[in-house]
Amino acid sequence: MLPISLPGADGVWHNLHLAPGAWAGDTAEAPTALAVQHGQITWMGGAQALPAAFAGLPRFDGRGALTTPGLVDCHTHLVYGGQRANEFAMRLAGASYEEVAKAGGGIVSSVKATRAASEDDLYAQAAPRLKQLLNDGVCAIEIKSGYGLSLAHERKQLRVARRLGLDHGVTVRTTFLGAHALPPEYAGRSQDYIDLVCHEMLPALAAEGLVDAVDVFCERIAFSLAETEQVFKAAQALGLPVKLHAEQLSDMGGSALAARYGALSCDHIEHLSEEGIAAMRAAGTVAVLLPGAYYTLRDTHVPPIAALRTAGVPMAVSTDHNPGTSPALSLLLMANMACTLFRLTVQEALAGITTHAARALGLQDTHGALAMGRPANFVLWDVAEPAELVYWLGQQPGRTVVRQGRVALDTLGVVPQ
Ligand code: DI6
Ligand code: FE
Repeated sequence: MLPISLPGADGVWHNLHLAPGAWAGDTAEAPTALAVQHGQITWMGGAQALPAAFAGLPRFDGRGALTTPGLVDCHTHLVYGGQRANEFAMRLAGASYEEVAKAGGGIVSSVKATRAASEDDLYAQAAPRLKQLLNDGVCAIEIKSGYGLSLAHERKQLRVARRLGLDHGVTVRTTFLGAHALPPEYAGRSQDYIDLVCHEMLPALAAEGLVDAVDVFCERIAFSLAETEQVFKAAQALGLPVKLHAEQLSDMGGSALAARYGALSCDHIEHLSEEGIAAMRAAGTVAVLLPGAYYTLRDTHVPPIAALRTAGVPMAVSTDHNPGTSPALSLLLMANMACTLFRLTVQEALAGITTHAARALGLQDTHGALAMGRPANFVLWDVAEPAELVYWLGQQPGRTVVRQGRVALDTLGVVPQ
């Protein structure tokens, strides 16, 4: 699926019903039309006010379709070898996530399969997953490493992530998660592995242009607060932004540490404390909610949504797609689950998969909301109202997806064949 083979979206898109919060800027009245030229939004407004300069462009009639910015999936582990349905069955039989991990399953079993796969194998396994997310309306996605856990294998994962973005015409932000788990060959030598991450892997991969951000799994079963800080220092020295898998299974104080390093986001945060919230608020760090992992692990500790809301910490929602704890491939389903399981409002859930998700990737100036001068990423939906977008479970409403200025999917039939 080469983007160049898709029809261009250049023209005037009119008769649109922009969802609340879908556009950036202070116009109180929702624009109903926008112009796309050379893949960029070059004008937005009421169709009556279309400047003469755009009058000659092709016209696409949205027929009143609800229109949102392209969706942003801001936390995924999309590139890995194999799958772990066996562990799903083990957990059903009563084993906890920690017990599965201690029994040699968990992240390390995906590490084995990832190391055994060639770059092309990994690409072939990840591409259908990416397509599934793209069909859901995703126009920007974060992809983490973390199943290679050595320089060569982490490089392989990150290279696949970059290739996926180029081949599918989608914005991919890569995150280096070398500190995801202790590789078996470093058993009992955690500090040696962190040294490798900080002094060899990260600098080499950053120099190759493969790293947009740096993440750590800060948890009892993964890396300590002190180890996390070493990785953050190494990232900071290279001028790379940080994020954190924080307070998923316990309150480690990771969020406050991440906030001190100006983290883009703290993710999971089921056990986030008041102090963590205050630190994130002060640093402008986004709270990324991952209801897919919460659901799969049959967690019962809900993230402190009301306190985050009161503090004004922006909340994003993501799939956390990974083979162990969240084999989820629909961002709209995650928005539904964020509402049902975490009690987000519809408006919060939609902001969570657009505006705030873009901020969690440092993409707030280009993605997550429609505005002049931004790349054309938007979706027209065959739904009657915004709530319908997050209401269905597993239904795919009709949609027309414009991604990077190309018509990537058009089940509404807006673009004449
Ligand atoms: N937290 C998670 O939920 C995933 N990674 C992480 O740091 C789990 C990844 C896996 O089980 O493969
Ligand atoms: Fe994750």
